[in-house]
Amino acid sequence: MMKLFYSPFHTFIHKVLVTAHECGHWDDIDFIPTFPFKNLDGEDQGDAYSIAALNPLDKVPTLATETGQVIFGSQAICEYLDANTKARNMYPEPGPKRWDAITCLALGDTIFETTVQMVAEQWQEPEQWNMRVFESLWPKYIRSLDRLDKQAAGWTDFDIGHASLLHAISYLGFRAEFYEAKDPIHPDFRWRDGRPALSDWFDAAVERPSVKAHYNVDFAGDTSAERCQQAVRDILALQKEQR
Ligand SMILES: N[C@@H](CCC(=O)N[C@@H](CS)C(=O)NCC(=O)O)C(=O)O
Repeated sequence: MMKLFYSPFHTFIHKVLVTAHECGHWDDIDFIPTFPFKNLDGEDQGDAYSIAALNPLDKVPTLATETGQVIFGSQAICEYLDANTKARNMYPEPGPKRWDAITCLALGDTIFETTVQMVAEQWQEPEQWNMRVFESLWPKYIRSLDRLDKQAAGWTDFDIGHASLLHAISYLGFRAEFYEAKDPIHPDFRWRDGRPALSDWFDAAVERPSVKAHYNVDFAGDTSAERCQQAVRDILALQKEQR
């Protein structure tokens, strides 16, 4: 089985999980809950969930294939799953549709990663927040969402770009609704406001089995650090065998 180290927070949509499901790999993956930011929480977690022995960046998602090859970076993982698809493809053939899809992928991924940056900024006391982070990011989000709203009514396919958008938009919503620390520029931000086409598209897309399989479904398995570290050891042992 493949092993996927990932954050088991299903309060937002994960592009890699959507891709795994759409490409027919759902039952081929052992999902290993990993809490990368707990590595920063020295006192009680230490490096309990560190996967640095596999990925020098110590980041999720990280995939190990059946042969122990380690692939990290969500884009690399999605390409791997797609190249080995047992069902459909998420990446269109080279041509305008593909360029649109991977551009949309870049857009969604940037929105997601910078939103994580804003969340991390707000782990500090408000006096320490770097306002330039918020000031520089918000215009990018507003422009992007407004543009996507104009495009959304024309989306009939579902490709890797759309999976990335679901990831980004659901996380934007989650951040706004879940976190106690309100955004200093848009404290009551709702991405749906004034964007009916994008909102309708999102509501239809979350009905896909690949989304329903995890979105807002609690992870039911073992989330212990021991499980994570056992998985790391298993992969390292497999790699040794393969040499
Ligand atoms: N470009 C990477 C970003 C992954 C990423 O930033 N993961 C975060 C969690 S959302 C992480 O593991 N952070 C831990 C750290 O930076 O130490 C990807 O797309 O996979």
